[in-house]
Amino acid sequence: MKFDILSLFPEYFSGPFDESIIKRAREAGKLVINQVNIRDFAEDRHKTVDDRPYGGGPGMVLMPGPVTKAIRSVKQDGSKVICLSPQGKKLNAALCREFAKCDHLILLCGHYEGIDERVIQSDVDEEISIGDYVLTSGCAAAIIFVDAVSRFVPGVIGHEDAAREETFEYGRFDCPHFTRPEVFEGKAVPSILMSGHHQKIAEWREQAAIDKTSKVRPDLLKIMGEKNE
Ligand code: 4FD
Repeated sequence: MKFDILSLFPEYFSGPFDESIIKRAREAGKLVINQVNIRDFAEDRHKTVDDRPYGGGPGMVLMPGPVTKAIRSVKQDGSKVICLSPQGKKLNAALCREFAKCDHLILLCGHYEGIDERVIQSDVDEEISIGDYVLTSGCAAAIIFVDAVSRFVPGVIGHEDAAREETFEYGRFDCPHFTRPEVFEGKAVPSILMSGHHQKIAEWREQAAIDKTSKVRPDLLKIMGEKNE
């Protein structure tokens, strides 16, 4: 699977994609992540990419010319263009699973007050938000998008983790986890986890997951209420 990331700060992404699971997936050829600098497509000698908004107001808007040229420089048949934006559809596991089926995603990272709306109308397939808050740029959102989608690309993570994600999509949190030591700062690991009773452990984990979800995110349980009684 290939990602082309279009931004004004290609250097922003060195680090997150050069560690751990994403690094391994890139080395194994499961993921290709390419950076495109929108400024390379500026149309004047000052390399201007933004301007003041028509109608007035604060901040700057990314101009349609350079952004459109940057998108079209990497777009092919079958590419999907996604703009990371607070005005997008909110990302979740089901959407991540769908996006992971694409061979080529182009991620547009806006800055300032946003991007000229005509680019969204003509060259963007979907606007996606990682949550209801505003960031200084779409770059941090793109890192999260690539990470969350990549987990669903076959071979990027092990089978075990993939199965755990099903649990989240099922409508509740993962269960709490414990490792050595058996007692830490006076707190013991729940004894059922030391019992070796696989059936009882599975039941305890399910109940603990439901308890935590209903305390923190009751809205998740409502999606599949009857299965979580
Ligand atoms: N919640 C998100 C994405 C981008 C962003 C921007 C229009 C602002 C939050 C387009 C306005 C991009 C998010 C940059 N903030 N800021 O996913």
